[in-house]
Amino acid sequence: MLRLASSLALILIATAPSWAGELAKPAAEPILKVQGAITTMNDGETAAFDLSMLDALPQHTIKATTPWYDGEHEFSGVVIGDLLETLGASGESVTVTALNDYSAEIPMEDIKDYPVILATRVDGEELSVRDKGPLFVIYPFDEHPDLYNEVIFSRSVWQVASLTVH
Ligand SMILES: Nc1nc2c(c(=O)[nH]1)N[C@H]1C(S)=C(S)[C@@H](COP(=O)(O)O)O[C@H]1N2
Ligand SMILES: [Mo]
Repeated sequence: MLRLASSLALILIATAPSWAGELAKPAAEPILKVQGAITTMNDGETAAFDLSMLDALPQHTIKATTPWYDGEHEFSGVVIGDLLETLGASGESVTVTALNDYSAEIPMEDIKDYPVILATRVDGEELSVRDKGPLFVIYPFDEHPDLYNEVIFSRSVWQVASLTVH
């Protein structure tokens, strides 16, 4: 019995990092860097993700009509709130910065109130940089028509490269 208990203890010690919030390093080219008020990193002060790491997180689909595409489309990707929870993030807002250095501030309220996603795909197809990829902030415009306004459009950053939590 003592032996069983000590081998169990060893197993727990050996597997500890996987539940202590360790983040593997990206195997492919990172497409997203998260920094600021986070507790889980994999590259200095940064948490870097390649596409397959983002795909490994819970996925969410938003069917929505947006100013950027004709008609209704299915956007899928990672819920920003889930991503931030994985990283032990805390703060008042998230600065979202794009490849072209455009940036916008998303209040943490939005992330708590709505399943805002970092879309990796539209209608099942990967978003190319040419088509506002690799990551596009999408709000659930159809379920919440009140979101369909200029303020939220300005937070709908496309070609997202990084998030800073503060
Ligand atoms: N990467 C990136 N995302 C961006 C912007 C930008 O300039 N670059 N402009 C924002 C603003 S202020 C608005 S109103 C909408 C405008 O999108 P549109 O120019 O395609 O109409 O996108 C938002 N997302
Ligand atoms: Mo705008």
